[in-house]
Amino acid sequence: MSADGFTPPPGARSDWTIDQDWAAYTRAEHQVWMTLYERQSRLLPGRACDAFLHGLDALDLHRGGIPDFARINEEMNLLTGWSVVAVPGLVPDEVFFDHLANRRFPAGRFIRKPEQLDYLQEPDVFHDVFGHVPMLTDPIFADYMQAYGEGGLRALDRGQLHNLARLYWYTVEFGLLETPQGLRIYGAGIVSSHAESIFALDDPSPNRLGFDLERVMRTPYRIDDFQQVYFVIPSLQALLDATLQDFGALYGRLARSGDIPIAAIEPGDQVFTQGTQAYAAAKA
Ligand code: HBI
Ligand code: FE
Repeated sequence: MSADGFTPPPGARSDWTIDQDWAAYTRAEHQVWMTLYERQSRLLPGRACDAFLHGLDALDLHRGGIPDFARINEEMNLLTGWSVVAVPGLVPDEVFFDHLANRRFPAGRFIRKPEQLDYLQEPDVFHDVFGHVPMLTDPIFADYMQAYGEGGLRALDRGQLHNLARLYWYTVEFGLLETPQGLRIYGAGIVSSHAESIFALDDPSPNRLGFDLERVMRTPYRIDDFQQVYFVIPSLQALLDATLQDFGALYGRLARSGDIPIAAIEPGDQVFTQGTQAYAAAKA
C-alpha cells in the first residue's frame, strides 16, 4: 500500500489499477510461474474441485509463463463477464470491494522470488491468477464473488467488516467442497499452496466442519500458518444462496453472541473431521 494506505501509489490510477506491463517480465520471472504451475497442476487433480480444474483448462493457463491479463480477459469476458485488473499489492478494503462488486478481480502484478516459493505475505500474480481466477469462470462462483463485494461495501458502512472478512477467508481463500468423490479444495489460498493442498485434505490436525454462515462469521482465523479449521460447503449454489440476503439482522446477532475459539467444536456443528490440533500445538 502507499504511505498513508488510502491514496494510490505514484503511477496507479484512482481505482489503484496499473498496467500489467506483460512485456517487462523477465525469463527468470516466467520460470518461477512455470515451476509453481507444474508443481500444483501435478498435485491438484483429485484434490481441487471440478470447477477449478475446468477453469484452468478454459483459460488455458497451461501455456508457459505468467499469463497476459489481456488474453485471459478475452476468455473471461465470454465466460462470466469477469476481468482481471493489475494492482500494485494490497489495496484498501473499499477499493477491493468496489472492484469485486463490478466483476473485476484485482491481481498483484509481481511474482515471488525463487527463494520464496512456499510463503509470502502479499498476494502475488501466482496466488491471485492461478489461485483465484479459475473459480471465476464458474457462473455460480462468479455471482458469489460479486455478491461478496456488494456485501463488503455495505459492511464497511456498518462497521462490520471483521465478521464479513471471515466469510471471505473461510470460503474464497480456504474453502472446501463436499462431493460424492470426497472433499475437494476450492479456496485460492489452498490451491496456490503446495503444502496446504495436502494439509487441508489429508492432515489429521485441523477440524473440518460443515459451512454455516453465522458460525463462520464467529470464527477467527490465522493468517500466518495452516488453518486450524476448514469449513465445507455442500455446493457452490448453497454458498451463493447463503449470501443472497442482507446481513443486517445477522450482524445484530453476532454483536451479542461473540467469537468461537478457533479450534472449538460447538453443539450443532456438522463434523467431517474432529482434528487432533497436533500441528498447531507443536508450534505453540
Ligand atoms: N487487496 N490486492 C488485494 N487483494 C486482496 O485479497 C485484498 C485486498 N484488499 C483488502 C482485502 N483483500 C480484504 O478486504 C478482504 O480479504 C476481506
Ligand atoms: Fe487471495
